[in-house]
Amino acid sequence: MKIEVVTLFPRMIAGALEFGIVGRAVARGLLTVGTEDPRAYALDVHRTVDDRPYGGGPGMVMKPEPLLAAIRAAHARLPPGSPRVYLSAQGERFAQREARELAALPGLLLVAGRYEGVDERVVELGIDRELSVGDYVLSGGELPALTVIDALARLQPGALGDERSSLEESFTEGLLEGPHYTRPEVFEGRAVPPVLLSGDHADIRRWRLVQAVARTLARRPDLLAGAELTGAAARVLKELRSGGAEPAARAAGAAAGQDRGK
Ligand code: 4FN
Repeated sequence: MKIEVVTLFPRMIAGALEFGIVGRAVARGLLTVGTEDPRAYALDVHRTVDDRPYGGGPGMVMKPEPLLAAIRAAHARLPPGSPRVYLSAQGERFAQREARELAALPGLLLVAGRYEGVDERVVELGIDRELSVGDYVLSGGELPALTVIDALARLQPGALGDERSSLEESFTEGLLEGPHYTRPEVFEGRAVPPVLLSGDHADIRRWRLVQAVARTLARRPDLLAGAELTGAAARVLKELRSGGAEPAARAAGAAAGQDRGK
């Protein structure tokens, strides 16, 4: 897959792509990421990329000519039909569904805004789709662009090496994760749940599934509404919802963080 990012801070993108799973995907050639800086298309002596908003008010707006020129130059390096996405607080929410959809494409253009945003005519003329990573005020679209790139990189075939994504392909797909533990067996007086030391792998699977479903129910019930649960997960959910069962209640309590105190 080929991704181009239009940004006033290309080194923010390049720097973040050196590390971890994304870095490895790039090194293996599973993903290539290029950047285009609108400042290269600012032709005045001051290389101006922003201007004052019509109608007045505070802040500046990205001016249209250099931005649209950068979008067109970057888009020309991508496979025909690659969508041009503006990362924007006004966009539809980027979630794992959108990640899967975009990861399957051969090319993608991402536009990161700065200042108060971009001249609306650039959105009309040069953007196919607006996506938002969440509801908070940011100073630029670069971190959202990197969020999208990270999510897509791990979905490229071969990106995870052997370790098949435990989140994407297992019976806990679409659920939050339960708790993880590693050595030592007792840490500051807190023991690892005994079932994990039991060696009974069917028991361990069941316990992990209950933890994942209970935690999702307690913390993010909205995820269960859209989830396509496996049969086992659906049964656990039904039990937890019908409530009362002591193991289920304890699992849900722990999942809700009710046992975090001393
Ligand atoms: N943000 C809101 C409402 C209005 C504006 C903002 C905001 C960066 C260029 C856009 C923000 C959030 C998620 C891009 C926020 C995202 C951005 C994103 C983003 C500078 C103009 C700006 C949501 C709080 C009601 C600044 C909220 N996903 N404007 O942050 O680019 O992709």
